[in-house]
Amino acid sequence: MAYQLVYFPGPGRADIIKLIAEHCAIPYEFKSISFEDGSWTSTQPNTRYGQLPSLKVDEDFTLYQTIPIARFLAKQANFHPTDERNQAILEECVSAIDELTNHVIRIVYFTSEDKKEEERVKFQNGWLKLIMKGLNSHLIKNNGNLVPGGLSWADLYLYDLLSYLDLYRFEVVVDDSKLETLKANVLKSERVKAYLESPRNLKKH
Ligand SMILES: N[C@@H](CCC(=O)N[C@@H](CS)C(=O)NCC(=O)O)C(=O)O
Repeated sequence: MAYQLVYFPGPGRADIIKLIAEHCAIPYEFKSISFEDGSWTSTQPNTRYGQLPSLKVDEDFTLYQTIPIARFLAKQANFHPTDERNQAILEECVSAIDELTNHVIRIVYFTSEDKKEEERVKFQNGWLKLIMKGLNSHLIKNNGNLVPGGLSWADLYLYDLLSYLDLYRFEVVVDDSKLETLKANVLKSERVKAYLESPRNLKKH
């Protein structure tokens, strides 16, 4: 049985899960739950935390929370570092990227229109700059990857965040930026490239 990934019909937290599944050629089915037609209202009480995404692995095992789902899939496909220090670096980067993702979602979806611009500028000049500087320091050390040893799912997550920032017109300013190298490294994955061009990529379609 292919894993069933459940999320809303747009770009968001499920995208890193899709990127990992696509890169690792893990079969999955995407089930979209709409807000508009009342599907979410009827589905929400049956979710563990009242939130999506979720990943149904089999009848007895459904997992919630984006990062644990991502880690589970990466481990299944041996796409998780084996070295303890590299695992720790990956977790550090994923937490930093997750923090930025939460800011973006807060500003884009949960900030009133009259406050949006102010919040965007505050974020761009504040946490976005500081946290990107930290992430970029890893990219500098590892030739455009976050973790020593080549492409990891932290790179996919950073790629995903950069696409999100681009989609919503956030400006990313980093000295000695290696973000373009990171993007090029991710796009070396033919399966990721094919996914990004496909209708499965809801940032594009
Ligand atoms: N920490 C959770 C957060 C999940 C979350 O906030 N999901 C949002 C969509 S991005 C949701 O399900 N919202 C339901 C609602 O607003 O009713 C995770 O990473 O999975």
